[in-house]
Amino acid sequence: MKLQKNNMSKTVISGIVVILLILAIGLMVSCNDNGGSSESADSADSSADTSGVSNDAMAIAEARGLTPDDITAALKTFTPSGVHDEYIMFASGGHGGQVYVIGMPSMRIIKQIAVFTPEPWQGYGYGAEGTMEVLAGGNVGDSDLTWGDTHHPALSETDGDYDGEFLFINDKANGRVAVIDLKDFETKQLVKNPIALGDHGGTFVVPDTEWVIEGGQYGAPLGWEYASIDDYNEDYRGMVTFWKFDREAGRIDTDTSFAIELPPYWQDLCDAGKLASEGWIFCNSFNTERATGGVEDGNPPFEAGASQNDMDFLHVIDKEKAIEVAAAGKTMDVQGFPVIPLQTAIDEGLLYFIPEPKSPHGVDVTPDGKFLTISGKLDPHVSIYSFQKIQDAIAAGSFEYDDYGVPIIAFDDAVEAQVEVGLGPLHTQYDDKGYAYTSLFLEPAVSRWTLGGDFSDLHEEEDWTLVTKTPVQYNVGHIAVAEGDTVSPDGKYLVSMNKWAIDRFNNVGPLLPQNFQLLDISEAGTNMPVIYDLPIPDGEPHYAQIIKADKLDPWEVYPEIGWNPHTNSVDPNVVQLGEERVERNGNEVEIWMTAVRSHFTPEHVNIKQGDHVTWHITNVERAYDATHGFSIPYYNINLSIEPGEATTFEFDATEDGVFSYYCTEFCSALHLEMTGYMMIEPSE
Ligand code: K7E
Ligand code: CUA
Repeated sequence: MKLQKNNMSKTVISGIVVILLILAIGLMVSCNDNGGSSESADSADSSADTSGVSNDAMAIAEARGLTPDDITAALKTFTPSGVHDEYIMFASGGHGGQVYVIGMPSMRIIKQIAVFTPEPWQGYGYGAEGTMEVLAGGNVGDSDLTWGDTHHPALSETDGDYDGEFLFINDKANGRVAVIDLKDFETKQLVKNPIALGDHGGTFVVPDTEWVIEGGQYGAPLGWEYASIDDYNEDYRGMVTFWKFDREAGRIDTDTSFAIELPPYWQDLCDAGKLASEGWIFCNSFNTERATGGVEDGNPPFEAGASQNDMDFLHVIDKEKAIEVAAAGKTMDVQGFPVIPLQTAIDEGLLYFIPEPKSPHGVDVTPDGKFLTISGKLDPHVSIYSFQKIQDAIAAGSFEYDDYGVPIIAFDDAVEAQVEVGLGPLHTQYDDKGYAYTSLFLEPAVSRWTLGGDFSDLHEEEDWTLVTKTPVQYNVGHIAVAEGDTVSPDGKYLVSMNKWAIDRFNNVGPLLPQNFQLLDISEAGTNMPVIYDLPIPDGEPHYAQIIKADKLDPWEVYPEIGWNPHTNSVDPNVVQLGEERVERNGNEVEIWMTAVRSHFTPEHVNIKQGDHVTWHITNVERAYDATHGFSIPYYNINLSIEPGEATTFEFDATEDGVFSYYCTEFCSALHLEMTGYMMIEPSE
């Protein structure tokens, strides 16, 4: 929290300013009592001697009312022009349907990646064939979807460490999963879940990314069928889907993917086992009451009906066994998709439950894979389960059973510890110092507590105890620690992804941004201050993952002229300089065009109303950042053609007239001249 500004003595302020500035700027300034002269910014002279520099800085700090903590925060986050960030955060864009790429610690937004939502700057969904196909892959039946509710980004992993190659993210609203290639930060594939309309517990990857996990949420008949809600127990089901990722192809292989039928509890977040628990998947659930709502008919509302039980069920899934069972064909067919029936999952011993308190939300596996932290939204504790104890209980084989016959491991047999962290615990992350961090939605705060087991030696405090809390503004959902979901988290920074901003920014009307707060967690013990606030003005981001920037190795320009980002090869319709042309075959018109600073060739394109037009453009540039746009009015076409990229779009020339196409990126001094005329002659 901020120190009280007015009580801060000027001497203290200026003393700290001087020290920090000396550290930051590296100037050899001799401190003196006069360092804290109370010159205002107006009166401070800008003489170039070294004491003048510090005086100016102090004057600025005073004029802006900055406390020593503010100045420290600024020094920790300020990143000079041209200096790159140490970490890159990939944050979900919530119902904006996109992904944010944010540098840390500067918290500069570097890019948005269009995923489920068409995005004109990137030419995503505005004509370019590849992007139209990607978006179409995510359509649900006959419904062309143009948005998604992105929740959980997952970076691809090798041996449980982020490898910087791919990013996955789910769309909760429509039950879809996206694949983004981090060679060019473009979305390459959307897959629609064939058995469920929505999802939530995705995306989570296994330690070598052979599988991408997508868990369900609201129970429904599998395969998007109709069934009366009166038959909820019989006809509604939950699910978890295992998408097979083909790293070579950079795509999910839907043909070798499968799902498991689950009881109609509302499966929530999942996490994949790692190291000690590799080969297992954990998904929690709520509404094991199977409340079906209907408050208008006098039934308890969902929020009450689904919160009656003291315990819901953590789902413990033997992934290796599930893969075997699916490969052996012991599946049923739902919309052409193989699904392991619930009874088979029970008979094969690949599904177990463990009670978990109370309206669970997060399940997070520790870096060594030996423990899982469970947060119940209505329980002030986090519960830590031991993977070894779970295995012992499975081996011992003394179970109770739920209404569907799923074996239940007793809570006491699985639990290792409980830590009282505070109100509304949601999600947990880990660092390199033997600490865990749990977001507290209701307080709102980020708590730090100690792990036991092999993490004992890393911290000085007692195991499994609360160490400190940092208040956040406000109502935190997920938190993300640098490299936080890997087998070796970096710690250092934590981002608190706050749902409410209230008073943090200028009032911009009733719809407020979300607030990402950066916390410095590098110091052990009780000090983990907020050092930056970043408003997010587009959708409600849920989760983020943060990777060391040097693990990313994206292309600067596409590898060869004529590159098709969607086939990852040179496009057969590449247009080289000098090969530009327009060909007509009946009423089929095909255009081969190049783009290079500062012209398109050809500059005149003659078309007749009623023609079908196929238009190929290659950006033949090899210069870093020499992107060209291409737009045609009326026809809703806008492309972004990166250096080396070849792209194609098609349309029916339904409307006659004179249409100026032009480059939408200010690419050179003569960018405004980078234009041409498409003349569509009216048909008689
Ligand atoms: Cu807690 Cu969708 Cu991960 Cu949001 S979920 S906060
Ligand atoms: Cu190319 Cu502007």
